[in-house]
Amino acid sequence: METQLWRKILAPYRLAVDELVVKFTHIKQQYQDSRMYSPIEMVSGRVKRVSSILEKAKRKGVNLEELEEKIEDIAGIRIICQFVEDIDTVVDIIRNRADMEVKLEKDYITQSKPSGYRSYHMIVYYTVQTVKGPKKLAVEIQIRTLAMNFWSTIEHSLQYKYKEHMPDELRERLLRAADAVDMLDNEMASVRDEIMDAQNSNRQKATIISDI
Ligand code: 0O2
Repeated sequence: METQLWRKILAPYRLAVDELVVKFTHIKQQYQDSRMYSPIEMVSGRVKRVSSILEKAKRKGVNLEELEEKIEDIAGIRIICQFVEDIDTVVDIIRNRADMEVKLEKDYITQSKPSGYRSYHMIVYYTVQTVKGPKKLAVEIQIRTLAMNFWSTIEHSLQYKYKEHMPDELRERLLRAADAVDMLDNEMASVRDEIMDAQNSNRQKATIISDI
């Protein structure tokens, strides 16, 4: 397929990613403006690269004509939270939004992947307005803690480096690291209230200073 055609196909996905990054970033902003703890720490988004789309389509036996229907993560949003508990809050926010319709949820937190990967995935339908009218798209939203994100970023790079040939020893080390991430998240959850108090009082101090 020509570059021009891909650009046309991917344009609405880019719009969806841009809009959703703005919307989730504003949710964080609204919490902060109300002097409330935000369950959202960071938001990012990406449109899958054409080579990754084609690779995934091949792996799943998807024809080019059914790409948009069958590959549900062409548009991807990642929401990073500080604590595991925050993930539930973000999931509820998404479930209750009028502009997103949840199609599917995958809980890789209670049931991690064999690799050790942990994250909460939601596939939502989101409608963008194009010059040809409204277009309803599937978007994958990955919600995870900072610690889970650290692990999956490193593991993703190693997967990319080794493809299917990751050495067993490295795979085992990554599994041990995943356990350590789980322990860290649990440990942090137990001190969450104290960390939040500290953050709130820092924010209040910062506000008092900026008000002067
Ligand atoms: P990229 O480069 O991030 O776009 P399935 O049908 O369930 O086998 P599917 O449809 O790919 O697989 O969905 P899944 O596994 O629920 O979620 C896919 C995305 O989750 C991946 O996208 C990764 O971003 C992330 N992911 C899933 N498993 C792992 C893992 O073991 N390690 C890491 N680091 N990330 C993972 P892509 O398309 O694989 O890659």
